[in-house]
Amino acid sequence: YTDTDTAAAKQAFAPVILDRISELAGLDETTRSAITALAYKGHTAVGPAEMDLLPKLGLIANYGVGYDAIDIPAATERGIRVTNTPDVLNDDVADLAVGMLLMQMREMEQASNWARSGNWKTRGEYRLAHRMTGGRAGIVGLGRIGREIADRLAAFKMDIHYYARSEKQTPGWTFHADPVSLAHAVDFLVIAIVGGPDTEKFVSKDVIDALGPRGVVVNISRGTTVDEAALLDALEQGRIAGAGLDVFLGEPDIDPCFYELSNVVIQPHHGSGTVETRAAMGQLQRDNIAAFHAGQPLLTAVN
Ligand code: 8YV
Repeated sequence: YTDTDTAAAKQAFAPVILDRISELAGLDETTRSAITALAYKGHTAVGPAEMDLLPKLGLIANYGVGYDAIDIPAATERGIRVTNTPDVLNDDVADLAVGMLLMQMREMEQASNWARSGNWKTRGEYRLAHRMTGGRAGIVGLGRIGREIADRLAAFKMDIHYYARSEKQTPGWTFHADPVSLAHAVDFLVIAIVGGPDTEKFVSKDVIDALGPRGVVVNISRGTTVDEAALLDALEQGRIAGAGLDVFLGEPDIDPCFYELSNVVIQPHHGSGTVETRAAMGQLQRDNIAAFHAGQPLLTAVN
């Protein structure tokens, strides 16, 4: 959290501030029994064990749209409500997705290093990169963030294809009921589906192979949504051209093989990481907690 978030939380509530969820177990029983709401930021699991440490817990207010770390059925079973922070982060996450694709296609990181290292002066112009505008884009998951990404890519004169559970009212965009068919049809595959057990390795080896040697994968959802071993193999063997990744399995302790690959743009899971968006996420999280304590309807309820 930012210092502003912590100060605002202290003003509105009487928070017990912990660095990690595992520290709950170290709290004395009186403190644990006084906790009614958990403002959660992070991606480590919050399951039955954590919930049962807090007998009066009535709300888990997640700082983030994706709540795959929280065991929703376990919360519901215990009468614990869960909220998230949708919408306020759509633009920033979509911006980062497009930015990573542009960085990858135009080799902006390598070109920047070329100039910074003095190569431009001593060895001449940087090599030619590839065009992004006018390519064919495939969005995996046309939810709120996916749609923002598609709108941006449409402005880059791209043909928009998408996979979703059902066809959407998006004239001119092509629906695919199957991700392999989507990958066959496009150059760029942008993953914007929710994480969690239902979408594990949804972007499978077959999907990656269908993209082909000029294809680029962009992931701003969760590391779990891709078969990461298959993605690494494809990148290492040049079976796809590159990737732009904001999310990884086991992050921040990511597979070091990624560091060796010059055809991958790596970002440290900061799609929503702007001062403006994080302030809005913090505010929405606190508003949900305040509504819960006031017995009012939750603003953005998950269960
Ligand atoms: C994180 C995110 O929540 O909204 C999401 O689902 O992944 C991010 O916004 C944020 O990085 C805090 O951990």
